[in-house]
Amino acid sequence: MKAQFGLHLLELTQGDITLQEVDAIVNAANSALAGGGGVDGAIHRRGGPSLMEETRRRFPMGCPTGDAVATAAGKLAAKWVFHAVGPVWLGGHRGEPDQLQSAYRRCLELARQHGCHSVSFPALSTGAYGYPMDLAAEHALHAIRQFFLDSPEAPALHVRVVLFDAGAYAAFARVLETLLA
Ligand code: AR6
Repeated sequence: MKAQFGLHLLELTQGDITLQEVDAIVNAANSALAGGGGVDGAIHRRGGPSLMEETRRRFPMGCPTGDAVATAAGKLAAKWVFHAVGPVWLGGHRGEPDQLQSAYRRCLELARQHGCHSVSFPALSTGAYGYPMDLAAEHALHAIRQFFLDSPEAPALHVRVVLFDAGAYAAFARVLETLLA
């Protein structure tokens, strides 16, 4: 499913984030940037040890929740990996929506700063961090759309959200339909 916002394109697809041929892929990291399972494990496995070497060297203090840092992408097809730290879901009243939106926005700012034309996101926080998929879809797509509306100028950005399974895809598609209605 695709939606155009001025110059910018938002696409939803089902698949594996590590296989995306885009300028940057987003990692669902933790604030220690210590590696882990899920997307994080898959990105480090496929990207090789240079990713962890670079995060340890350049970001020894890690990265706060709601923020993101960029490294080169090692053996991945992308040029960059943006290591984004989404919130752990604690019921929704501890600032999780703002933190999740901030994590998306920071990655989009990094995409701009690094001259990216295309960036792929996983559904941040919806695995080990327990964020309910429907709410994550709402907050993620709201953040992306707001970034597009706030930066209508060129260069055009192609944002692809890569959902791992059909349920996640359906949740994001439902929200995107309501945004377009
Ligand atoms: N491609 C796309 N999506 C994927 C893939 C993949 N290869 N693998 C899993 N997903 P998670 P989080 C989906 O747990 O919730 C790690 O240990 C998955 O189905 O990767 O932000 C980190 O080190 C889910 O919908 O990230 C952190 O400690 C979504 O990606 C912590 O987990 C995110 O799941 C971060 O947890």
